[in-house]
Amino acid sequence: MLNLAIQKSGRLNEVSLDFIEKCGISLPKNKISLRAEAYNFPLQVLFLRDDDIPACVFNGVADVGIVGENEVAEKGENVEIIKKLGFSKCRLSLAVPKDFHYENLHSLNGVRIATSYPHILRNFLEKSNINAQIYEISGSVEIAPSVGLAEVIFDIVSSGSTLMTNGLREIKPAVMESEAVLIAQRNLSAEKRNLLDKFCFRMDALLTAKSFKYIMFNFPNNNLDKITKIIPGMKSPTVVPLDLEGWSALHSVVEENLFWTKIDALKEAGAEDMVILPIEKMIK
Ligand code: PRT
Ligand code: ZN
Repeated sequence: MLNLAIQKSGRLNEVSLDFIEKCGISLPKNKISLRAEAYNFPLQVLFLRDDDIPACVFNGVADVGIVGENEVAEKGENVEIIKKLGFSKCRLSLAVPKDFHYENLHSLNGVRIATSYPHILRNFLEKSNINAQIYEISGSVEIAPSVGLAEVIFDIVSSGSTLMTNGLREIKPAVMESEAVLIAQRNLSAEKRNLLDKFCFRMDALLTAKSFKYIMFNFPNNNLDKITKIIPGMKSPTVVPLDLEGWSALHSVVEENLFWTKIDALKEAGAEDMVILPIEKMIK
């Protein structure tokens, strides 16, 4: 049995549960329980505070965990980052009040910086040769300047609207980019490694599928060569004749980013009636 720690409640809870479910693993829907055993995969989910997940994975209470990279970096536990999961993206940034005279990082010498991430901040300040005082608080960091606790803050930013509402300006570039990651204990038994590999195989099918799209469109037969050069497909595209003489439909799987760079060329080559669909799982 593989023990997986996820956040009990908060921003990572639902997205982690959703991710597990999309891997084809069903859990009981009981919200009160602190652990849940999957029906159709040897997996037990433990519900913890996100701050506790890196240590619990390090000391073996859980074998693996889903947590923000920011939390892994802050706690500094010696765990293995298995893969980035593509959700809960955010950044850790310094921010100053709008009227703060900021020229460069050296403007931060001598100020007080409020944060819930003192370890990451300390490393950054040392590396940048800045001598500032770190004021650790566990929440509501963005109000610290207005209540006189600190001049500057260091916190998680996503859309930036919290900073804006509190009259703060983000200092770019961010100190750290973060997203949810799967972490693992370094000394898993062979049996647990094997289960982890199976779990990762499902995750990869999901993560790969996210960046690809299934596309279909109609085109005149005499442009087939042109079109297949533009859209190569996984092996080669599927071409099906239409009832309308001289026309065919092409089905293929393409990387979404690539698709947008090719759309004009496809139209020029006579592509019409395009349909673009999301893919749920993809195994290459
Ligand atoms: O109770 P527990 O300790 O488990 O949870 P928590 O309160 O410590 O964490 P939680 O649930 O708030 O966040 C969990 C994880 O979600 C974080 O560690 C990040 O990895 C990730 N994440 C992604 C975020 C955000 N986006 C985010 N926007 N965590 C927090 N925020 C907050 C931020 O602190 C700030 O107050 O949202 C505000 C900024 O958002 P914008 O959109 O206004 O910029
Ligand atoms: Zn937390």
